[in-house]
Amino acid sequence: MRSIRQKRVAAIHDISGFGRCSLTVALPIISSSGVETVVMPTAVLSTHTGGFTGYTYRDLTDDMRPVTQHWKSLNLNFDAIYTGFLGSFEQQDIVVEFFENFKNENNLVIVDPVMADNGELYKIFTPEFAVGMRKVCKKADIIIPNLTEASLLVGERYNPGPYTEDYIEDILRKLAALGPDRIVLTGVFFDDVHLGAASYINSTDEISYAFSKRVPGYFHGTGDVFGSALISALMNDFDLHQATEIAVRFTTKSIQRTAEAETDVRFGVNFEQTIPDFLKDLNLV
Ligand code: PXL
Repeated sequence: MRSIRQKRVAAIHDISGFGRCSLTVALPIISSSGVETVVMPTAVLSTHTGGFTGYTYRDLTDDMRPVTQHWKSLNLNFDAIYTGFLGSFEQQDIVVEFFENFKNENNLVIVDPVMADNGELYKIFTPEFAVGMRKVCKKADIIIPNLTEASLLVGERYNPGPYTEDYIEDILRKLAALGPDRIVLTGVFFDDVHLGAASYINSTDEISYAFSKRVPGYFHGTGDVFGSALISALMNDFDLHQATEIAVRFTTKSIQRTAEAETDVRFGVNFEQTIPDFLKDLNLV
């Protein structure tokens, strides 16, 4: 029997109105898995910043401390805190304060250090931002970087792959040395046919891999689809390695559907129509 008490996650990301990513992905996915999803928007944009020009950007930094204090005054508890896109150094400090306010021995702080992909920082970020992200990751129980973000976090030159197990395991151990016990590293591949993620638990030194067939091309917002699916699975009592497999399957199926439809890759992936399969994978239906 699943417990009667419903789990609750706080998701701290931007809202990009168009171009599925961040909160427009996290909220529907995590909610669909039966988990209450509380949101703190870090900014409101007309679109995400990847490949669009002329987007609006309303920064919400000044609201983040008052929101934290209000939730504190309500004695809210979270089973997980999930952070993604942060727009500034100050927002990095504010989420660390948020963790200090809401972290307890039973919940999980999960940080996606959103800042780069394909060997490049997103245009709006500087290398110093990457250094600041280390202190956010230090406070996390689980971090979910892609390989570009991982190389920035450990201060190594980006390696475009294919990778070897030795290389991946060395990076995982270096990431754990920053503080978090558990790492889920995305964008891992040892050959041209498969693509997936590695999950690592430092305290038990366990490493596991989850792969599926690579769909050629670059698809926007997939890191957020992956992270949201991972958290949904963890909140539904799957272990880290199982949750990684579920998240790889969900992300790949969503990408496949998008590739088949030949949708503009900036629009994000069709995760919506993958939700029924996802709920079966989670044993919820
Ligand atoms: O999916 C990552 C992401 C989230 N939010 C915004 C972004 C990006 C990536 O470019 O621009 C605003």
